[in-house]
Amino acid sequence: MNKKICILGLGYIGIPTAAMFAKAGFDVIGVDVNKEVVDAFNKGEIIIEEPNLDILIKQLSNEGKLKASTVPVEADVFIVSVPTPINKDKTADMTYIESATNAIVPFLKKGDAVILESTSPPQTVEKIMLPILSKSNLVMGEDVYVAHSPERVIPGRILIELVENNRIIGGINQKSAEYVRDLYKTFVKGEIYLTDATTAEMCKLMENTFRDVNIALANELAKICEKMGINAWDVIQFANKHPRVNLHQPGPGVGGHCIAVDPWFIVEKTPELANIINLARVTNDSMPAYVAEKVTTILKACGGNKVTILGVTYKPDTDDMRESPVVELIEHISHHNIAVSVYDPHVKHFENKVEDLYEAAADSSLVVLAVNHKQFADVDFEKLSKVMKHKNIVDTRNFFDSKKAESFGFNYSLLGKN
Ligand code: SAJ
Repeated sequence: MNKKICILGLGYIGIPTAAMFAKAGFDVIGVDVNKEVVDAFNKGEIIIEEPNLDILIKQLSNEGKLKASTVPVEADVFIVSVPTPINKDKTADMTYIESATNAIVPFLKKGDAVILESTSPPQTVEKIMLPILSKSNLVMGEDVYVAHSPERVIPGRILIELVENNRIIGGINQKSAEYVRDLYKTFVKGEIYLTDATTAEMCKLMENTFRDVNIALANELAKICEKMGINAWDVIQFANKHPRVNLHQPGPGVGGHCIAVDPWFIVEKTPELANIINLARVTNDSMPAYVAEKVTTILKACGGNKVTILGVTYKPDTDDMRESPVVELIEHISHHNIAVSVYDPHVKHFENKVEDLYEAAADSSLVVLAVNHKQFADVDFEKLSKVMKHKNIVDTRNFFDSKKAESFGFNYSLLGKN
């Protein structure tokens, strides 16, 4: 295909999407307001960690199939994949989408397509993008195809899931949806389902809301089980033997730029109706403070004043810190005048980060397993027991071998059990 694609926003989604289209034979230009990102991209380098993505970008860049610029260029297809952050009042910050859409207008011509990839509140395409795009004096849906094609990939598996996952494409009319479907068909192997733009926006938000509500249910279960002296992880394991039950897992909170954010976009639109959705968010947001409370109670009991946190990312086996609940957990603990040391093999820079796990745990009275990174499966409890001042563990992920820890004299406390 000879078409030229301009992708606005070279982040976690823009970069791999650019790579997929370039690999499929399109001429791709990535646009970002950050000059550092653009310069790196033009050298075939990226500043995010995602398996195999760096190799692919280098290769496509060497072949001259990928370029970057700080301003848009004339193209046949414009893809908006800029952030939709959340404001302090939990409403969506639409400024990036607005400015990216405005930046496209001078380059639009008959026959072009504009695609929103970013996860956005319902009606973003209809009520925010269309009025801006119409300033071009072209007729949207006739002269220019417009659609929402939300990504559904999970960090850590982006390159696989971009190809294999099913996709929903919501057009402002059938013609737009079909045109955009044909573009994505060049690399998507999953099914592609067509609908209208606002339905596609709501689908994307509800997928993440479904997960958030289920995680909240698991976190509530953890609190209830602790109160009643039951092991929540046993309840989850056995209840999930039912063919139609899939209880999720408790933890120190929900992070990432998706699940902890997207449900608020629904609450913003219909606050009087989104009761369960709102409560799920509040429940999951309560977890860092809940775990901090456990930490302070244990330290008070043993008279210690140092805690070691294992893992600060928002989920295992990644360097991604976006909205990590562990950062909030550390803040809560620090407010109690407790010293905190951190060990995370994936993260390069973090306050009080120590390069060695056992050095981080030296003189500590409690180790909190906050993220279940693979590396933590090999913790040497004997070595750990020798460097610590008091032998306490809080496992928020049901990840450590409790029997093994206890055999080395640890007081092992599991979130959702005691
Ligand atoms: N978590 C729990 N308990 C669980 C599952 C997850 O506490 O049982 C926590 C994790 O520790 C993490 C957070 O939830 O802090 C979110 O992690 P995740 O792995 O569930 O999801 P994300 O945020 O990395 O990616 C999600 C995915 N959405 C769904 O699975 C419905 C992905 O497919 C989306 O593309 C992505 O959001 C996005 O971009 O919207």
